[in-house]
Amino acid sequence: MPSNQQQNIQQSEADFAAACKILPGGVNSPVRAFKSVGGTPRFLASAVGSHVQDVDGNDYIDYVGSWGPMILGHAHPDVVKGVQQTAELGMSFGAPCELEIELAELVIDMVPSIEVVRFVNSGSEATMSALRLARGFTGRDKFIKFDGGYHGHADGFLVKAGSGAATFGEPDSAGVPADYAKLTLTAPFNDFAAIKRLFAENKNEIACIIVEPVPGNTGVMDLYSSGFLQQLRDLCTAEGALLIFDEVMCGFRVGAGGAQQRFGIMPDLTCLGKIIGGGLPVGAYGGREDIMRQISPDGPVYQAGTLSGNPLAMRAGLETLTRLRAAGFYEELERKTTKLVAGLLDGCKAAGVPAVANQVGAMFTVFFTELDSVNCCSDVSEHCDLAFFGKFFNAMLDEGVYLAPSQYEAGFVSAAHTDEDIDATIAAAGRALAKVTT
Ligand code: KE4
Repeated sequence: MPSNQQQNIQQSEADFAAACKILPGGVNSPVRAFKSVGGTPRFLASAVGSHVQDVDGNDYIDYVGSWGPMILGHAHPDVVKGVQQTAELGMSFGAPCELEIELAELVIDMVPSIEVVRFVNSGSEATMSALRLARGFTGRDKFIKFDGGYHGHADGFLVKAGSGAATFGEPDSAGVPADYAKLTLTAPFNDFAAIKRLFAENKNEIACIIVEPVPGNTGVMDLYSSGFLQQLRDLCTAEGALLIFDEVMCGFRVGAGGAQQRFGIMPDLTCLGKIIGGGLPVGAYGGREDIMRQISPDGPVYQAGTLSGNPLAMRAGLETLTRLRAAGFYEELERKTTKLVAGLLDGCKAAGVPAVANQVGAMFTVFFTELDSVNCCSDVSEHCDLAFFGKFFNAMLDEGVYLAPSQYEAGFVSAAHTDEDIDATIAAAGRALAKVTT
């Protein structure tokens, strides 16, 4: 483990300067630019198991895992071998292949509510397609999402709550037409009264509620313990609206059958991504057969994709998902995550730093806050010390630990993380906290 000296990151700095000239923000996805934490993004050169290495040769214990997909660890030999073998037979056909059937059968077998599934190329494609399908199936245009819920970058999802707890959405990005954003209704997590009000104010106009059953984009949140998820299920049924579980992040992460199996709550549609592709671009949406049969060419709801179901990505997904079904896989993942979170909180207590954590399975977030618990987006935006998080994040980088570069993100433990990794991370946090509190 490197000492807590400032690292040599000269090549990352040079790469970032070069990248900024030709890529917006120097990155191909905004959060990678470290804007909310400051400092220079590390340009990575390699990743194996639970570690990543940057272009200056610095090594890090990795808790980003490519934002979730690398649940087996980076460069798992069986996944790499499967991809290599498949590539030699052709990367993409633009025609049906048997690997699509194999992965579809596996997904349907693992995710309890899915009867029919369609593969796409990202989580964003999955959610935008599921929303179009819900609108086509119900004949209704409006839908509900939650403040701080992130469902990818399709226009309708880039909306924040207007004034008041539950109201018409306002664009959260330039380029999203106000008239379109108005179809997006928003409410705080865990605020069932706000949801009921929206249905009362928009009678028979709401196509669906889309929700991350384990939110990971405001940091990890718990929507299950309070009964909130079940309330959403019951209300959608009563109102003739669809319940869409966006399990792009928590699917295959909090259990082999995702949050719906862990909690025993069945949505009408499920969106998947990240882990389903094992690191290659795969998304999927699926659910009740009567709904999915509305998708072209069976039905009138159009959706398409050049690279959807390509053999390379299908093989990476198959090699990954099949290994999640090993006996004790999730119990071990959760044990290590619980040990890590407890150690980080102990470190904060010892350093006199107020903090709480939310954890579901092998996804977690430590919040630097005086609050006793964090239950909605405003708890984070109004009551967490985001500046302190930035200092802690960069101090952990210097200690050789790579956390997600935002308080609004989740951390992920993989099967490749060892107890030695966990112990080293806890020790690094102790040094980092001492550094940033003096
Ligand atoms: P992608 O289009 O990035 O594959 O998936 C979008 C998406 C949909 N739904 C949920 C619940 C998600 O978490 C995501 C993407 N997650 C972010 C991390 N919070 C991806 C990282 C990034 O944007 O670079």
